[in-house]
Amino acid sequence: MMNYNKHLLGLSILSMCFPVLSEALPEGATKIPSTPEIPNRLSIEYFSPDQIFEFKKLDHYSEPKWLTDNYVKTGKLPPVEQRLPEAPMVMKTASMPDGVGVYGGVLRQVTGGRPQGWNWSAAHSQGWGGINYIVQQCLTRTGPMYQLKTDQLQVLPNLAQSWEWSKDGKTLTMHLLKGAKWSDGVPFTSEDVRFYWEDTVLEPRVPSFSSQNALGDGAKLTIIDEYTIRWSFNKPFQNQALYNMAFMTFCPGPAHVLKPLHPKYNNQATFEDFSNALPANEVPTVTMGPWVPVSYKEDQIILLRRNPYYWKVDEKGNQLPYMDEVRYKLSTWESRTLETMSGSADFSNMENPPIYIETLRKLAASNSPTRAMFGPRNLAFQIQMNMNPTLSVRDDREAAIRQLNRKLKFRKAISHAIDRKSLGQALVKGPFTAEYAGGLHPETAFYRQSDVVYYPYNPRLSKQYLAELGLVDSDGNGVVNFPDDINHGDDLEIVFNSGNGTADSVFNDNLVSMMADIGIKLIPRLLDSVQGDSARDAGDFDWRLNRSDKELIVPMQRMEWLAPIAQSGPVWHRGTANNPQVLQPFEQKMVTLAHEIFAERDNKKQADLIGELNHEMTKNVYHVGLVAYPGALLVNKRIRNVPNAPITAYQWAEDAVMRERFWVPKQQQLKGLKPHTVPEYE
Ligand code: BQZ
Repeated sequence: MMNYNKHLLGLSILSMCFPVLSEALPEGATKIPSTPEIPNRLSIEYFSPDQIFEFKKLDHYSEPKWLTDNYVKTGKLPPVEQRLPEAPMVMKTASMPDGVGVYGGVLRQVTGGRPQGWNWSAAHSQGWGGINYIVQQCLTRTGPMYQLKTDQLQVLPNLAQSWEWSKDGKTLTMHLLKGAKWSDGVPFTSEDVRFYWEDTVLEPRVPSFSSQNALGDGAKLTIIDEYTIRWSFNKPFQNQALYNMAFMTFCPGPAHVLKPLHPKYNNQATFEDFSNALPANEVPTVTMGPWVPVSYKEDQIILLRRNPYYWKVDEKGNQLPYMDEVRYKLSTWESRTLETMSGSADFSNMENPPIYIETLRKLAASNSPTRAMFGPRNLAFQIQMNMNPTLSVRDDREAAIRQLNRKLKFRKAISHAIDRKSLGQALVKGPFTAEYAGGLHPETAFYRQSDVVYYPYNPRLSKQYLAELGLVDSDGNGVVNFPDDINHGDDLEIVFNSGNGTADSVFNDNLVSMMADIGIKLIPRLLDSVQGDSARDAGDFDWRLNRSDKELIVPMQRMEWLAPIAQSGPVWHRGTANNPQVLQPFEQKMVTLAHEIFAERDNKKQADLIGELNHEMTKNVYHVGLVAYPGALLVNKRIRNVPNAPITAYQWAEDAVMRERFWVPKQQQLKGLKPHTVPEYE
């Protein structure tokens, strides 16, 4: 049997023979070249799910001594055994790299994002970089799945501690963790789940990270009792449901806090008020996570302290987390890596190729404070060309661009205009980058070279295609013109949304000149992280530069990136009630394939269907692949219980490594900014 997870991490060469597609390649297309493996890649230790955690009542529980002294003895908090669920989640010693830990210390993190607020039920981000992963706890968990043995691969429980499918596969009954409490002591129950689903996901006036069909075809929820819920679907075995109940699509917010702010329960409130509720400066916020944001200073810091109601313990009964404080410096993504290299921060996904050489040099020093784990080429960049004919369209030019983006010949012309080898070397010299045709990332589980159709560098063919589309330089200024009856025959100018980091500027410089070579004027529009995300979510772009990660590694969990199964995606063909998606025949075909993939229970057949989907995606240049590249996880050597992990697989490393188990030996612990305190609510 193939080791699914090994392949996910790109650690071995596929030994099975897959059917080679017999269909002839389209004009100009080739097979994608293979690339040499990255040397010294990380090795992963594999476990069964019950070696990672189990739900179990223990005889005895404990907590940091200061917590008992300052809060329990003074009557501010009930004793620890009353704060924990009936049977808490027990994190097992077997899978801890350094075993049971000691309490105390500070984890110093950095993010390039900024918190929009704490109302994630209304699609607020808390600033990425792993803060979202702390405050949003979900029914299931996928991050640590990268460590599961192949034959025991399953979506992991979290706030839903177990579930079962009915015989006909059309209903899924889930049991919630009994007696778990929010950080303010209020019980977590099925009412939190119901409110999240009915009043935020299904409520069209509330923006949401999720949608009904993304969860499973025709998903409906019934509340059985306080701790039991039941899903029913139109189609059997909607396996993607369990993936989509993990981060970031099924993490209920606190109903007791949110209901009074929601118009259905409060006739003074509006939907706009609700969406803007819980701004970033309203702390402490209420969460099920291991740490709770207790202070926020704009563009400076988010400080988090341990949650005294957290529902996990180790095998000795010590309530988790071990570390008392987490600090998030609000800075840039690049400084996250540079600070972690120099030892002033503890954790970074190294993902910005232009700084790789410098960080490698620093890592080589014998006194480097940082441990680095190199992964496979599981990150990639692509150009997303907006295919919704009307969404956020303001003028004739934008409307004309959308029509062009919808033409396969145009997308092929763009793909043939890109010299990916030069682009890769401009990003970082050496063996890191690989030519990428779009679709699933190379060196990951479901990727098969034989599925991919590649339209490589061939500017002559690009120009021919543009001419065939009627795009010729009629005024002799070097830029092709629209035909006279479209957009006033103006020059073909395309606005290109990107971020403002160094990788973005490398892409901008190179793509501007590659497009100029075929007569297209590319105009970069530099946006910060928050602006970029909101332009993306509003469908407000001609083209945008995108850095993809987990969504193009494990298709089951973000199928809308591969096929438009719901209005919510893909990002480049999003639809709304007023500006719906207008699907083309190849997109319809991809939607059909996606539904076959969901329902297929045989692993091998499912892998073949995914291969077929990837074939359609690349053959139709659904997005324009640029380069694929590896990342590395950097962690300060002071931190214990850090397993080897790729920076992204099922989720980002921040979820995969289980920070609630991190600990630091006493003599190496840093002093907290708010020592010996837990969040206090009015
Ligand atoms: C990792 C991640 C954790 C989002 C974000 C950010 C947003 C996107 C994407 C990554 C950041 C880090 O990625 O780059 O290394 O820490 O946060 O959530 O790029 O702007 O919207 O999809 O995951």
